[in-house]
Amino acid sequence: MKDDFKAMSLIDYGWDDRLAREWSERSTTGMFPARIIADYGQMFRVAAPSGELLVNRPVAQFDHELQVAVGDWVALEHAAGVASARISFILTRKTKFSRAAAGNEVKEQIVAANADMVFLMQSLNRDFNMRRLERYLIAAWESGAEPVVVLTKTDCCDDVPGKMAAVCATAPGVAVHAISCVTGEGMAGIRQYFRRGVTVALLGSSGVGKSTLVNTLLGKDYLKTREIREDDSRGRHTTSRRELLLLPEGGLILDTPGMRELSLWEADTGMEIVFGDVEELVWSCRFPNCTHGHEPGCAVQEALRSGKLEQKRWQSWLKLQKELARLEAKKEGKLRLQEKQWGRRFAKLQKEIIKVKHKKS
Ligand SMILES: Nc1nc2c(ncn2[C@@H]2O[C@H](COP(=O)(O)OP(=O)(O)OP(=O)(O)O)[C@@H](O)[C@H]2O)c(=O)[nH]1
Ligand SMILES: [Mg+2]
Ligand SMILES: [Zn+2]
Repeated sequence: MKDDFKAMSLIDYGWDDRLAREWSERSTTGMFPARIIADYGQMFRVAAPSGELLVNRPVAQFDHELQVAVGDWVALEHAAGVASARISFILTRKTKFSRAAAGNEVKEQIVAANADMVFLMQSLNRDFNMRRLERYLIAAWESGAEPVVVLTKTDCCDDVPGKMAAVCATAPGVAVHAISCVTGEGMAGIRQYFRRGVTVALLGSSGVGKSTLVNTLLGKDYLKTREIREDDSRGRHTTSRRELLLLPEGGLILDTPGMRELSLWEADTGMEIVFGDVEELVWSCRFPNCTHGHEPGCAVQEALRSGKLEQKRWQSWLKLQKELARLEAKKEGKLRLQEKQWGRRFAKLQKEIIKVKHKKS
């Protein structure tokens, strides 16, 4: 690790040997490392060796947008004649939690970068939904971060054990916690995850209590949370930006705005982990082109009949498959369009070159 960054608090922000190695290979004189800690749209707030700074969001270059996200480690440099530092490059991400951006454009939106763990949060009173949890689990496994399920508002639920059991069945092998920020129930189990340099990102629908959990861990009302008297079933969004905060006892917590829906962006690994049993069935039907309808020797139908596979889970897999196929088609379409555009540009360039050559000869 370079000596200059040893003494300062970047280590509290998660700076480690892996980053230090990459830094010594890629950085040039005058550059300094920083972690993105808040996204204000046109600007980012970063934690740098000298303290916190504001930097501009990089402008799109050619067809590639340098997509910077909260949690990223970046190299900053001071350009001549410009007051604020400029992002030069992004250090390789350890993990990346993404979703397909809302709207018509086929675009990845990075929700959290370099999180070690992601808390998949649902509230026990209104937001409890195992199909949604499957989606979050897929995206979480895909991200490379470790998922932990956090069920909030135990004080508003009279069947916590029943709901915990449903989660454990949907997310085998994943740690599950039930908490209340009102009574403090389960908070000790949550605190154990926060150690120096460890980043935890909070993900979930609006109103589940993400910002309330941050405030509880901070020990002060720093983030805005919804007023108690406002009905939290209405899907009002209180948090509007992603923000990474250092906790007083060590560790970092990334608050995010509630997601209306989580559209998957990539899902190969995630699907395999969450739906491995279903995928195995699909591959073991007698006919390789089985549609899992009425064919003889269909392993899926057999599992549904015997109760080995839950109907709801099967429907959920089918729905996700359709969604992923649509997404792949859209991605391919976008790629072809980009290739066409590049092709046109290349042809234009070639024409110019020929013209210049003709002039010269
Ligand atoms: N009863 C009860 N209410 C809670 C608990 N945790 C949070 N709340 C309430 O739930 C409401 C929503 O909490 P927020 O922390 O604003 O939710 P959020 O997930 O940050 O929502 P967005 O920022 O919109 O994504 C607030 O009124 C909180 O006071 C809890 O453990 N028990
Ligand atoms: Mg919030
Ligand atoms: Zn079949």
